[in-house]
Amino acid sequence: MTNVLRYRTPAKQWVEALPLGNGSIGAMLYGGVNQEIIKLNEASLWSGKPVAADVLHEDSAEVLAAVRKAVFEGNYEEADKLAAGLQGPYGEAYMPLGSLLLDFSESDEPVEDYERFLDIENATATVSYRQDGALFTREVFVSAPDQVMVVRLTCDQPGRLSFDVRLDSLLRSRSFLDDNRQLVLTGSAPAVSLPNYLGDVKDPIVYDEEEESGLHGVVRLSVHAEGGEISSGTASLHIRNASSATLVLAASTNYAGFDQTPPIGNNQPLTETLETVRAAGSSYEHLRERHISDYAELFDRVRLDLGPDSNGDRATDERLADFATTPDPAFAALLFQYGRYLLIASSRVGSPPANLQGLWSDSLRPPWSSNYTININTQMNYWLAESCALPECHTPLLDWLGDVAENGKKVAKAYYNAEGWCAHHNSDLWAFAHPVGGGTGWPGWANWPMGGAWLCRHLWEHYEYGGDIEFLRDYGWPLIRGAAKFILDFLVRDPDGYLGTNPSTSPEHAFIGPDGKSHAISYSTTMDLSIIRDLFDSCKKASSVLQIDGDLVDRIEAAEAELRPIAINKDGLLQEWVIDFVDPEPEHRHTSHLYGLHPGKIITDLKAPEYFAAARKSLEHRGDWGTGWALAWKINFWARLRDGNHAYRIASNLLRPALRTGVEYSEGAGLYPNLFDAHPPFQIDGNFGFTAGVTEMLLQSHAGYIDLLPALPDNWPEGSISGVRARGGFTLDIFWKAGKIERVEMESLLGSRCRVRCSEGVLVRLGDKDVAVEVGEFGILEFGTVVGGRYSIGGVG
Ligand code: FUC
Repeated sequence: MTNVLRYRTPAKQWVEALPLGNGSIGAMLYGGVNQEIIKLNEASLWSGKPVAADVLHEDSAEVLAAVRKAVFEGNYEEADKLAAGLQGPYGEAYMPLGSLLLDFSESDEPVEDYERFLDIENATATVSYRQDGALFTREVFVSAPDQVMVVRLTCDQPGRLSFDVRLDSLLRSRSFLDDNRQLVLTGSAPAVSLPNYLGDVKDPIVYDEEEESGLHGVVRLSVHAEGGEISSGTASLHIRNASSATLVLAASTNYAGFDQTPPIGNNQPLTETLETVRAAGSSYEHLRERHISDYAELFDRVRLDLGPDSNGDRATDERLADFATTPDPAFAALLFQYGRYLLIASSRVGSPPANLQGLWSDSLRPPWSSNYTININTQMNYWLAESCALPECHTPLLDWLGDVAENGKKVAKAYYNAEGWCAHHNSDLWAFAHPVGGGTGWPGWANWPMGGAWLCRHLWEHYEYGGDIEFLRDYGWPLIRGAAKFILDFLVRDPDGYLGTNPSTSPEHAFIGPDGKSHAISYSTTMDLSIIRDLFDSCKKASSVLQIDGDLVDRIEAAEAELRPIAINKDGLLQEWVIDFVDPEPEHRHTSHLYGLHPGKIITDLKAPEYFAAARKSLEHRGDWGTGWALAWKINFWARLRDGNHAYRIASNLLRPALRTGVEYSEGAGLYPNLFDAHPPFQIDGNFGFTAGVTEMLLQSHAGYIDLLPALPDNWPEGSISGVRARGGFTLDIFWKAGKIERVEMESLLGSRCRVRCSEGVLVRLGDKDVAVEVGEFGILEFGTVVGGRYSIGGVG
C-alpha cells in the first residue's frame, strides 16, 4: 500500500510513535499491547502570558547609536557587547498537555501478527494483533470537523475487550470523573519555561503559585462500549467484557488571544469540551466519514508518482535503513506526502502556526522551547503550503503574523525609533517581537531585526499563488507596507556612502574580525541586503496590483538605488559579510547569504548569471551535510540551481536513519523511525523543507515563469506529479518518461498570462484549439489564458 507508514512492533520511544492531529489536538500513538499510550497536545497551550509592556527598552536610541558607531569604526568586540544592551527577556515554550493511557489485562498468551500503521491517505492510525485466538484492532484519528480525537477498539470475538482508561500529565494537573461519567484532566501551564539551551539554570520552570495568570488546558474523554460493562474509579473508567468501544476525546485551553491575559478561574475549556464531546456523539462511522472527507479533500489535491511502490509492504524503519543501498524512489514520494500530511495535521484554519515540532511535544522544556524561530525554521515550515496546494494551511502563519506586527510596532519604535514593525529571531504564541537574550544572549542570534521582513514574503506569495486580491488589500498589504517602512527607517549610510543595515548579522554565524577574534555584529550582511531587495520587489509589485501607496514606492526606489550591492568575493563565492572576513566555520548550518537564490528570487541563471555562479560555488563550499533543516534547505538550493542530481544527493543524505535524540549541531541528521526529521533532535522543518525541495525539483515559478522539471535527477527517470501549483493561479499535472517531459496539463484559475521556460516549437492547446504562443525575453514562451481554461502543453524540451 502506498502512503502508509508501517511497523511490526509498538513504539518504544516518542520518535517511534505515530503523529495525528487536526491543527489543535495533537496525538502520538505508541501502540503497546498491554498498555496503549497516546501523548496529547493542544496547540494553544504554552507557558507564560501576553508580553508585558515593560520588556521594551525605551532608552535604546543611545545604545543603538553606540553599536552603530562601534561597528563603523571596526570595533566589533565592543559592538557585540553593546548589542546585548538591546536584549529583552526570553520567550515562552510550547507545553505538553497529557496522556491517554489504556491498560489492558495482561495475558501470557503470545502476540501474533502485530501491525501498527499510519495511513496518510485517510489520516488514521491502526494497531492490530492476535492474542489467544482473537483479533484485536484499534483505530485512531483526530477529526477537524468534529474537533475530537476518536479511538475505536474492536475484537472479532464478542465480549473479549477489557481495559482501564485514565489520563495523566507532566503539568500540575488533576484528573477526575465528572457528573457525566466523563474523564477530565485539567492542567496548568508554568508561568515561565526557560529555553533548554540555557542549560542547568536555576528554576527553569516556574509555576504561578497563586494561579492568577497563565494558561490551563482541559482534556475530556467520553467512553461508549458495546456489550460488557463500564465501572468507574475516582479518576478512571474500567471497561469489562465489551465487544467494541469508542473513545471520544476533546481538548481545549483558556487561550483568548496573544494580547489577552488568560481569564482566571474560568471554566470555559471545561464547558467547551463538554459541548464538543456532546456534539460529536458516539457514532464511529459517522465521525470517521466526516473526518476522512474533510482530510481527503486537502490531501488528494496533489499526487506524486516516482515509480512503482514495490516496497510498500515493508516496515518503514527497514525501508529507511535500506534507502542508501536499495533503490526506492517510492519511499522519497512517501516522505514528500508525509510533509503534506504533517502540515494538514499541524496547521489548520484558526489554529496557531506549526511550531518547531509542529504540534507534538512531550517535554516541559522542549528543544529551543519548540517555539517559532524565524531566522529560517518557521518559514521553512510553510515553504510547501502554496506550491503543494494547501493554502488554507498557510493561514495560521499569516494570521499570527498580524499579532507579531502589533508587538513589532512597539519594538520598532522603542529599539530603532522606526515606523512600521519588525521582529527578531524568534517568537512564541504571545507573538513577542523583541530581541531575546536578557542582556547576556549571543547577538549572533538575538540582535537580528529582519524576521518580520522575511515573513512578509509569505503574505505576498499567498496572493501570487491564489490571486485573492481582497486578502492582499485588506490584510497582506498593510503588513508588507509596515515591514517596508521599518526597513526604510532602519537603513543607515555606511562609510562607503551606501545604504545598509547596522547592526547586522548573518544569523547564528560568526566571523573572524581583524583582531583575530570571533564576532557576530557588523553591517549590511548579504542576507539583510537580500531580504530587503526581495521585500522591496514584493512591495513594488503589490503596490502596482493594488494601485496604491505610490509615494512609498518612490521611497523604496530611491533607497534601492543607494543600497549596497551584494558582493562576490575573491574566490568567486557570494560574500557572506560586508567585508570578506575569515569564516571560522565554512560548513556552518545556516546558509543565509544564499537567501536571494532561495527562498528569494533575485538570483536566477537568466537574470543574474554571475550571482548564480557565485551561489553555486558558495554552496559547494558549504558541503553536502548539515542539520536536518540545513539539508532540506540545500535540496531547495540545488533545485534552484537546476542541478537535480546534486539535489538528490542531499535528499539521500536526509533520508537515512537518525541515531541520536539529543541536541547535535554537526552530525546525526536524518529521520527517526516515525519519519520525523532529526536536527537532531526532532524538528519538523526538515520534513516540510524536504517536501518543498522535491516540489522545487519538479516545478518552479519564482522567476516570473513556469519552469517544468528544472531539476529532475537521473534516479527518477519516470513519474508524474499532479495538482501542484505555480504562481499566477496555475495548477499543473506533469508526466515524464526517460527523464523527459511527456505531457503537461494545466488549469488556469485566474486567467493570467502564462510564461513557460522551454524550447521553441511548443504546442499549447485549449481543448482541441491551438493557442497562439509568443516568444518573450530569454526565449520564454508566453500565452494568454482564460479563467478555468484547461490547457495541454506539448513538445516541451
Ligand atoms: C536556530 C538554529 C538551530 C535550531 C534552532 C531552532 O538556532 O541555528 O540549528 O534549528 O534555531
